[in-house]
Amino acid sequence: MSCFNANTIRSDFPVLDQILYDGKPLAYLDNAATTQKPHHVIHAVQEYYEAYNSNVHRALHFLAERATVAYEETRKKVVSFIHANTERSIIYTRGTTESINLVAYSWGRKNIDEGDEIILSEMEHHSNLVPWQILAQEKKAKLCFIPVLEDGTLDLNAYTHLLSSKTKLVAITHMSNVLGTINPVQKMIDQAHQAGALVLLDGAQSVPHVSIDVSQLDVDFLAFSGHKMLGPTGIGILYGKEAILESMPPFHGGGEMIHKVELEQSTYTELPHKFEAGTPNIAGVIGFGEAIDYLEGVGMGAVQSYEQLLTQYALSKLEKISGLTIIGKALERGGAISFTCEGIHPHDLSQYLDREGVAIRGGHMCCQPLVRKFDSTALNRLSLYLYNMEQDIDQLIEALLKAKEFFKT
Ligand code: 7TS
Repeated sequence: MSCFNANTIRSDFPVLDQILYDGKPLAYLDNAATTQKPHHVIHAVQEYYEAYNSNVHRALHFLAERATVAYEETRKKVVSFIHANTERSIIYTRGTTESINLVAYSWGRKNIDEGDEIILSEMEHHSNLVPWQILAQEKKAKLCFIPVLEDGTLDLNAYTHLLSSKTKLVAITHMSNVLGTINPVQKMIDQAHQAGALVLLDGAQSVPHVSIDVSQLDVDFLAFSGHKMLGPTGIGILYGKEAILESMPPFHGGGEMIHKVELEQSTYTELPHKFEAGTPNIAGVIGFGEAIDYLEGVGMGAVQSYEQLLTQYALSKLEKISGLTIIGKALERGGAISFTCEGIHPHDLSQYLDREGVAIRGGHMCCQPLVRKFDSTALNRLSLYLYNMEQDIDQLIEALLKAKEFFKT
């Protein structure tokens, strides 16, 4: 079924080539949590430490020059990957969580006042929920929530009614890490703009899996994480429209983000460095650049089509298992599939599957309100990426059937 050579791709990921308990191969199906890294990324990080480890933007020696060029090269790759206009729009952060916090603290503190409204949805990850709760409590602003319908899609009628002149920001996930739902963000952004609100997209689960064009979307902010798209941990991106970032006060103060410092006050440097205080995750940024090259090499269109086929394959197999309920039935969806298995606690099931070589997630997946909405405290979730193959899903299905026998009372 492959529209590209998944076998070749898989062989680029050393961690996948291992045998676990009782000779079972590893079926890694926890990609929404973090993805594995290809040789290319691992080698780029190693090469930085072995050949040109140095701080960036500070010294004029050979190592520092090389490190700075490589570090800034990744920024150019990000511009092209998400179809931004300028490197000034690309801020390096630690990940999606920090990107959202940056907007909440910097833009939010300046622009949100008492009585203002921020629209979120019921399917948000805690990292696109808690920062807004903190801000709303501080500013006496109101959080409004787009309900999630039974099929795992957003209630877009309700969204239309929530939007008003009080709405200052809409902060929503592009793709749910629990339900797999891909939200119709283009329409939602257009509607928000008509109401005079800005839009922040949580792209943690979408940017790794589908082509993103921030210019076409006309989105104001986009947050995503390198580690969910083959890159190292501790590196993420905040994209922001240049004029908006320009108008925002700094988030962290310190070295690298200043222009002139006096004892009592300072002036700040240009974008994007205004938001990048302190020594950054240089190795992470360089590794992330390689991850982008890798994905571009495969082609995001091919990644998306392949994952679509794999997702349909997984859904069709899971649907046949009695007592298993898939949570989220959106037609527009990605490869994060949550389910419950009658009579087996998700933690017990994850542990059992682990002994069968299958790595999936069991828990609330940092979406407690959403999981509660579906009358649970925990779910199981498999999540796919470009190196997964039908054999991983077959291994999962076989292990699930064994688990059902094992836990039968
Ligand atoms: N937003 C979404 C939609 C996510 O899925 C995650 C991480 C984050 C934000 C936070 O990303 P971070 O890189 O800053 O941690 N999601 C998951 C998950 O589903 N299982 O583990 C982490």
